[in-house]
Amino acid sequence: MNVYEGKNIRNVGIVGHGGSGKTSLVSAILFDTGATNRLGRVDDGNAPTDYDDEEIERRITISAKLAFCEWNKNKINLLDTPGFGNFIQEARGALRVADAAIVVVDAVSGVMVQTEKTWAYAEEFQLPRLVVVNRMDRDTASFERSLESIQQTLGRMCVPIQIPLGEERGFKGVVDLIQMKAYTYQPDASGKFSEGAIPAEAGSRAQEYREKLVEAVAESDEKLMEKFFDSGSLSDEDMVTGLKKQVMEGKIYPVLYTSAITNVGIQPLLNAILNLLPDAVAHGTVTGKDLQGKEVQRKLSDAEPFSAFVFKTFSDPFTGRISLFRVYSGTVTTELQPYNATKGITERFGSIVLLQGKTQVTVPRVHAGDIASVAKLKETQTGDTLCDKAHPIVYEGVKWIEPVISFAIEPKSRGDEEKISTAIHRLMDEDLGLRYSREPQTKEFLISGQGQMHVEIAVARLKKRYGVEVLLHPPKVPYRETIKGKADVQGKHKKQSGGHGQYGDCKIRMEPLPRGSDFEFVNEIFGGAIPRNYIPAVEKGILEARQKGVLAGFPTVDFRVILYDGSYHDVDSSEMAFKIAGSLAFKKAIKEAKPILLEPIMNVEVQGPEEFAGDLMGDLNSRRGRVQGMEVRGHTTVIKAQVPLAEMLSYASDLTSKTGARGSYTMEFSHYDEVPGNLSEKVIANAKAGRAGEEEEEE
Ligand SMILES: Nc1nc2c(ncn2[C@@H]2O[C@H](COP(=O)(O)OP(=O)(O)OP(=O)(O)O)[C@@H](O)[C@H]2O)c(=O)[nH]1
Ligand SMILES: [Mg+2]
Repeated sequence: MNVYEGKNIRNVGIVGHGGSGKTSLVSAILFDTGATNRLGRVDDGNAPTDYDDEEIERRITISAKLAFCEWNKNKINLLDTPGFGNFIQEARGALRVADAAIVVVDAVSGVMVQTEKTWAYAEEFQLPRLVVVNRMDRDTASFERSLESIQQTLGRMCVPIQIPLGEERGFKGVVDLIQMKAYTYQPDASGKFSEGAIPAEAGSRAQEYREKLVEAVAESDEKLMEKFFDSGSLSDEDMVTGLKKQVMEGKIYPVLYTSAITNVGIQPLLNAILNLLPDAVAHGTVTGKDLQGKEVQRKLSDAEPFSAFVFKTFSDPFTGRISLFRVYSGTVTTELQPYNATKGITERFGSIVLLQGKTQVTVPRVHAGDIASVAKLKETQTGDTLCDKAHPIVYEGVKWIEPVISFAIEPKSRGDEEKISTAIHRLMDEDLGLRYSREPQTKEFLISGQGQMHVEIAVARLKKRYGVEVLLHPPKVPYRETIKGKADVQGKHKKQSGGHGQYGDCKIRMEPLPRGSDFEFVNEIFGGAIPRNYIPAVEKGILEARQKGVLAGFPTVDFRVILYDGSYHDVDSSEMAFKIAGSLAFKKAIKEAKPILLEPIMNVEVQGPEEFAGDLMGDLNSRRGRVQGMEVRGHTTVIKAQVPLAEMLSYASDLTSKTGARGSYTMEFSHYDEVPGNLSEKVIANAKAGRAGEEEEEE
């Protein structure tokens, strides 16, 4: 394996909607460049970048993968990313370290929800882009319709630099509009092609789109514009340099055409990557912070002190932890003892490894700009910066992703709770969207993720990788109780049994407080009706009693208790007796003060293709949701609503089936609100039934 310098490396992130053929494209690229000796197929479970058990089983990419190829004395690092909504953040993570994006669009369905999302990520990192229209060989694939969809949603500066030769089953090659040459492929998926003159049937369309391309290049550059007006065209040289400059500046996004399955159009795509996209050091510098938090710049150069960003971690019970990093400055060798500037610890490097999917290729060193991996770093996690200890720098980390769905998780065999926790924490190492927590109120353990499939995959991995079997249930809704009215009661605890008696007596008033105020205790005892040392006992009795509300056993919140009178007994009074008196007073007062149930209301944001807007609104309404706004972004409708959590437990799977997996949503807690009367009875009955069951079990 050759070692490449940054100026001969391209780092491209391959992104786009699920099923557009990203993994298949990578597979074809690897085959056509001789990196692999067979054309791996997703459907056969042997695509180099879909190697994980769950990926093979489900035929989708779940986490970002690295592969690379050598082409015309350069190295191209390919980051294959998922397009399925649950895992789309992986695409963002990959683009974070890429220098350019290849946005793959399905020739049949055009731009879709996740295409736009990944386009926005590329925008966020200001990456130059190529748009690749793949699956040109499929029935109803269309050059014109896909281009219209692309230009409408992604912008008019998406300009074809090729036209396809044939469509659907007849797709056999492309016409390069810069050289005005045809690439015609053999129909055997070998990737072999011949270069030649443009066939007559494609001539006029090639001319038409060549002119559009020339205009687009001239339009975004004043000098070229002048030349264009003078001569009515541009020289080939001006075309190439002008196009390259404008691609780099994000003014033009070239559109190309491929079929990954019939292996057509790959080499012209590779040429475009080399000729039009920036090399790994073209950006010149990168900005980070020093240990004092001051901004510092590093040159993207071998001559600078070492620095690298860890953008991905894989962990597996056999090989342990593998950290993928992008080198920004310096040269990496095994002698290096990198300093983790994020965590303030020194790590040790074993062999430096390039990843070809799961295949590892050991290299003696890597240069600034390259992407590589190392095994068994002790404490380094995704988002950390590794650098030369004498020249510390920290690059901006990565965000944890807020989960949108939770399930209660319990081990199949009792006593496996420890094992679950350890195993889930391992999974979280490589998966920033997964969470594990204990709901303090319902006491359930929760596993939370980006969608139902995400959580199911985590569960499958728990079993396969760590041998822990679990059950998933929808989580319990953390209801609360409160009061609407006021009360004034006495709580008296008096017992005369044998020797020592018990005596505690308190009078309290109870009143509601605004939502979110929880609990307040006011002592208004003057003149020693209750001795001072017993007053905290009364409060303690109430605090304990409020944990199990009188309606359905949920915690009682948002009320004030005023202790204003009571009595005591010189011998029989004790802290315990006053605690019991407090708790009796609480229970009595609540019943008098019109208790009600509260439920959590969530802020929900749903996205889906615009044709589903009506359905999605109707569905939210039927879930007692209050729609607060609707907005159209491209072909995507975004609806904001407040919906009770109780109605959202099955939303993830309902949304998937309603929209054919094209919808997605996020959800976060907003506030507590009263449960409507008719439902309240149901909740109370269920809670009581549930508790009766529990008690029976315990007996
Ligand atoms: N006919 C045809 N089928 C294709 C082409 N590219 C991919 N496919 C098929 O489309 C399906 C999805 O392909 P993938 O390569 O897994 O797509 P992806 O974009 O990686 O999907 P995710 O990883 O889930 O985002 C598979 O069944 C492929 O065989 C193509 O050019 N032509
Ligand atoms: Mg894939």
